[in-house]
Amino acid sequence: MKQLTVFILGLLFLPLGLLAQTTENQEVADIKVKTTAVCGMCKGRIESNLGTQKGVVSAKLDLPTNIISIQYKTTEVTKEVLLAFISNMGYAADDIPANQVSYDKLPKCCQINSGVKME
Ligand SMILES: [Cu+2]
Repeated sequence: MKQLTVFILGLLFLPLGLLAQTTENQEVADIKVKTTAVCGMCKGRIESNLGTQKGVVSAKLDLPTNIISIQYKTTEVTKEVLLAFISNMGYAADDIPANQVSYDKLPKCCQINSGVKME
């Protein structure tokens, strides 16, 4: 019976140990992505959607420069996935154009810059 108790306790603490280990091994990368947001609605949409993406630690869009600063865990997500994610929201991400279908679904006021190449 005592062995069983030890075994069960071990099972309970094992996940905690694994969790602590993965947190230690996680490298956080910081990237800046040029996008095509127009207004505060775009900013809210991009930031909150990115926040739902696995591995994203923080996402902040600077509207005047249209640059999204993203911190993400390199063990959970890649830059390529993040760029595709932004494109699938209807916004360009660096040299990846906005996904046309998503772009067409954006409110009209948010479509001014998206998909248009800016100098
Ligand atoms: Cu907008």
